[in-house]
Amino acid sequence: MEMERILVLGAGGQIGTELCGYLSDIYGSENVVATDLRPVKSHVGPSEILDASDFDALENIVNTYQITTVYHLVAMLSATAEKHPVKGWDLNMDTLFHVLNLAKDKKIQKVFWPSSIAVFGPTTPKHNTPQRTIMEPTTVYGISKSAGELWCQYYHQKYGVDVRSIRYPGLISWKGEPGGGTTDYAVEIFYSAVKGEKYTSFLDEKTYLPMMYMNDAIRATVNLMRAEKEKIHIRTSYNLAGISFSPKELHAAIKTTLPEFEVDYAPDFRQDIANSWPASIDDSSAQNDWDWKPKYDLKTMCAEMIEGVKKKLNS
Ligand code: AKB
Repeated sequence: MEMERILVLGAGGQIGTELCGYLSDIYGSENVVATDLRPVKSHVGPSEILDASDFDALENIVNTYQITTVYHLVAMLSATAEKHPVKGWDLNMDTLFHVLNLAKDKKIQKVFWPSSIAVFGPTTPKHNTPQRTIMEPTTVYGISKSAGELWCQYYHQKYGVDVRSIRYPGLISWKGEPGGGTTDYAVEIFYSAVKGEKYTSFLDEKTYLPMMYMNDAIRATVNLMRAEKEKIHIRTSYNLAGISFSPKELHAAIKTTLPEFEVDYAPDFRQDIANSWPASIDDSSAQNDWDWKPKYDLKTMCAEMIEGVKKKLNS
């Protein structure tokens, strides 16, 4: 077993719920400390209540558990941050600076910080969006992620901080639920389908977005963090591609298992956000630098989601 002492911030969220278990299998659950604003019941190892915007409380946990690595998963996502722009900016930036400063002062050795496809904007090439391209995000969340990427690179170049990052597409999972994102429809839809209810999509039927099943996202995250330092050539954030589809295509894919399932469309303010984002992503840098390859396609993702949501609703 490798010796790392890991702190997961935002461990009760959509990613953290699954990441803690995956990390526990590699490093031992006693070496994974799960923190969030509320108790993290899904984790069998140590768990603490922590507001990551409180630097002293964060530093105290880092010292107490002799943390070497932080996975910083705290963020206000795109849809919520549009409603609370200042709060969104403050939370997303303050917590990042806290963690980067702990790494700069050598209190921790390694940081994972998630970026997002939200760093791109309406002027970005929409299809097969390259790693390096025009980035003029039009959402608060996108602006915070874009600035955060540059700060990560700055701390790496100036202070040697080993910070690594992925631009996550929309993440699809059943163990943990998303909250406040524009891509959340692709999770909600499965709950309606399994319950036998009609689903009203808040994005129109033709909105293509880059998405990924959580198992792939977790594997990518941990592979990036375990890759040799010399392989990491990008210190802003890596593009990562999984599956691109529209609500209409997702509906059709679910109907192959649940043929009665109905969807209608009532686009709201999230449509504008989705329209500003890419439809598909070129992740050749991640493939070349640290051998990234997704395993799930639309069919295998739908099969696992339907089974997973059924299991969750019946438990
Ligand atoms: C969101 O929709 O805000 C997130 C994201 C793409 O980063 N899922």
